[in-house]
Amino acid sequence: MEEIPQDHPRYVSLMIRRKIVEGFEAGIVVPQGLLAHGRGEAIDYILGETTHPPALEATRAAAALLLLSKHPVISVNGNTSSLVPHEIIRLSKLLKARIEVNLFHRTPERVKRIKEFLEKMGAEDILGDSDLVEIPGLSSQRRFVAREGIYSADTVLVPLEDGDRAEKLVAMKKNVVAIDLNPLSRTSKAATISIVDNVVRAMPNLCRAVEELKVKPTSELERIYHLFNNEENLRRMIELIFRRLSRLAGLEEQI
Ligand code: PTJ
Repeated sequence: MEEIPQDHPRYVSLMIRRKIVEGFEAGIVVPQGLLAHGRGEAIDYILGETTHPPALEATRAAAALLLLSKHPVISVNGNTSSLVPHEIIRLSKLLKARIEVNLFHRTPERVKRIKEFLEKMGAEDILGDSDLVEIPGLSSQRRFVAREGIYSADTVLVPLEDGDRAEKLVAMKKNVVAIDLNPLSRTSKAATISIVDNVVRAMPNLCRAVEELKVKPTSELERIYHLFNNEENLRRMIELIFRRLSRLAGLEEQI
């Protein structure tokens, strides 16, 4: 691949793009994943490609919830495996949580490829290719989940989701932690906790928050989790986008 000059003003964004393209060339990311990434990039551009306070608060609440959970599971797809493989593995070790490959555009070959890719990076016992059951009422390929993974989890981390599964997981009385740059998406609205941030920033932040909160008593974790309100947090993110756009357009004094 061509060299990206380090002094390029969009160096970080271009390097992230490169990872997605490499994932695509390796058969891990689907063409639709490239489109989804572009949509994410557009929102991240508006956010100034930085993590905002509401996202950090959501990340802390998510870390508390994941630590309080008896059977947390990390659901991974093509995009997340390509963008943050090391953080997925680090988080699974910190939480003793299983990783499960769960795909919207599911083929057995892709599941195998993603599993092998993560195993090569050090992941163990990845679920998603055997002993599968179906999520009730879900017609997409994402309905196939591992019996001892997502199906029996109490909390599922779903970075970069496509919408209807989050709703069905909540209907199954599971907690859902979403990472999605779009605060208006169905996933963000349905999730128990939505981290509105780029997965490349949210996953390292989540690992750090888990490390920090791991030593805290259960009562403190419960306090952090119960103080969090997802609807209110999403409202703050939408307002933040509105204010940023108004400022950029020079309209701020008029609102
Ligand atoms: O690997 P598969 O087969 O499971 O397919 C994965 C995709 C991403 C194609 C599939 O889940 C899909 O179609 O997703 P959507 O419906 O396009 O939703 C993706 C959401 O993730 C959108 O709301 C994007 O804004 C958001 N998004 C994209 N890139 C990032 C992101 N959120 C956080 N970090 C990103 N880097």
